[in-house]
Amino acid sequence: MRRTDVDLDQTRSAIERVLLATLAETLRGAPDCISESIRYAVLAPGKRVRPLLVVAAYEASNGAAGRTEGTTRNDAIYRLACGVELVHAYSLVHDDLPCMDDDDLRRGRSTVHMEFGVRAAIFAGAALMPLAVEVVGDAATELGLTDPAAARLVRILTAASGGNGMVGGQLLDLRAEGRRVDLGELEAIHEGKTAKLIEASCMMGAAAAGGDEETISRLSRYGRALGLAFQVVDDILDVTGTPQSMGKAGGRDAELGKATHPMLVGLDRARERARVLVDRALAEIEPLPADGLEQLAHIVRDRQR
Ligand code: GRG
Repeated sequence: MRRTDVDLDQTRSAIERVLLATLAETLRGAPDCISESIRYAVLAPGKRVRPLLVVAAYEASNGAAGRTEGTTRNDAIYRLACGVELVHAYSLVHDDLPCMDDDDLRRGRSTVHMEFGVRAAIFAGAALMPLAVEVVGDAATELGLTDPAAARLVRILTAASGGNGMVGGQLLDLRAEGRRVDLGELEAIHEGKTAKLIEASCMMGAAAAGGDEETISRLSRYGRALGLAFQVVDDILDVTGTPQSMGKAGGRDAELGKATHPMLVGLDRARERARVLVDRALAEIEPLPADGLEQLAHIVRDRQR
């Protein structure tokens, strides 16, 4: 079945529905301060790129086997996708903190620490990471995966999120503020803080579908290239976007003295770099029935927010 924008919108709606239900189920019993700030952070209007990638990678890896036109997917794959979105949500909450990038606006709203206070934002972020692991474990059970297959999903997610991934990338990013950085170092920062979680989203979808190792590796390379492109476009939008379109303050990278592609090579060459990376991602999925992944690559390249 060829995917359309309508199909993508339906998948996004299903992700929103399962996010809401998952938080209702899993936050029961958590202190109000934690559950309210988590709901506020997670349910804010994000683009949901990472969970959309999980679902699209699942389908590209035969995860839709047995799904015929007009039938609905099992919620289990959306649950898995939500697990990744919870990690992403945590990273945004902590990224916005005064000791990190110190931002007041995110997704068109006050950031979590502006709304609930710094302490609540730290608690919310800290609780979101284990919650994500819990949700991935539940999704694996619902998908009927074996214990080793479930453990592999958790490992892909935690490896991408930790010191060798997103957290490590964030540290490199902060350490690079205010000093000269070359393109190689910049790309290493982008790989850690942004690309690894995007890559993990693709690998998790493929692994959950029971995709073979060649397909998982292909989607890993697709995700890595797309993740790098995602951050280049993010840096471009920080220069060219408006607070209205972005839902957050623009020009922050320059204010914080961050190295970016537009700063190092100019806007035109940064745009060219994003195009090259997206083409590299697209070449990886050529042999697969991957209309959803193709559509998402175009969205990442052309996005305005
Ligand atoms: C607290 C020790 C410690 C570490 C925290 C904060 C952190 C680790 C990592 C930050 C990683 C980060 C925020 C990278 C930027 C990635 C990025 C471009 C985010 C924006 O993603 P979008 O555009 O956002 O998908 P929406 O709002 O649409 O979901």
